[in-house]
Amino acid sequence: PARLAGLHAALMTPYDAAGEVSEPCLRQLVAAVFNQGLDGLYVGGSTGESLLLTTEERQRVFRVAAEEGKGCGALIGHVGAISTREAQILARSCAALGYDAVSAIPPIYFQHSRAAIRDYYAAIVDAAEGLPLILYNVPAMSGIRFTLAELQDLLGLPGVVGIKQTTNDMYQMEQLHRGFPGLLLLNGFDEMLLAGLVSGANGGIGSTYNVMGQRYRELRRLVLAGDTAGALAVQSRCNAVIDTLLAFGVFPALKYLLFRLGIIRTPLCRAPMESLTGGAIDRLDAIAAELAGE
Ligand code: NAY
Repeated sequence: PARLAGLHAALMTPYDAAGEVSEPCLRQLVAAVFNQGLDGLYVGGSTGESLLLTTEERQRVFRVAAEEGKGCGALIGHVGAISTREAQILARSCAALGYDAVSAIPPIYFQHSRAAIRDYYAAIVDAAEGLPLILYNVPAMSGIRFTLAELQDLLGLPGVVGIKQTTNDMYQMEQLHRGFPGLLLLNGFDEMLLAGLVSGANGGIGSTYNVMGQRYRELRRLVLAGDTAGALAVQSRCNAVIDTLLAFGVFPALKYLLFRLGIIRTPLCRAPMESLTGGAIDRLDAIAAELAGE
């Protein structure tokens, strides 16, 4: 999994004015991400609004991202779904399209036993035809809070090579680092990337990498060079932007930035995800100008 370490953009899903997935904008976005020198794409995650798409749309996004991104870096497909069967269908698509790995949130909404969740992940590995699986631990959204022992159980499944750890719990990050040598350990909250990297993460996946990829590359370079103070200065510049994004809704605000940067044609999100409200525009325009100047 060495190839999977590094910084991967959690790819957004652009729509056209009618609200359909926009293939041309998706291609432009994939190109824009790799132009920033990022190591790969996390396709169809939370940031890709995947749970608001149909299975066919999710497959289409996988296909377009692969066509545009193949050879540019790692391709990780998020296949998590409410049903094991749907997750398996998506995992098979990723395998057929030549993805490097699949990843999945646990099955949400119905309250399943830990054994059922384990079976879900094993079934995805089975369908992924040899692709490695990266667990996606995101308790704030999934509502499922794994203990270290429960994560250990899932990480012991054949085919599971890593975890995308989207929590502020840096103690658990360090415990995963310490307890699982060689584990692919990816940081999930961009505003905590420095903390994650110094706690043992060997890379990260983030929504704001879509627009600040070069800053995060610089941050990681400084950490690897031992310059934590320098890395903190870069993290602070990122977080000044993230503060504004969080205030207005990360996904609609990010889409607006991509729109202002000329990468996508409409800043829409899919309902019930809210699109941007008027008051945000001035501050986001200033951020877009700042990023365009870098
Ligand atoms: C995903 O699947 O797209 C991700 O989880 C990417 C990581 C993002 N997490 C969530 C829950 O959205 O980039 C982060 C996040 O948007 C950012 O740190 C702002 O909080």
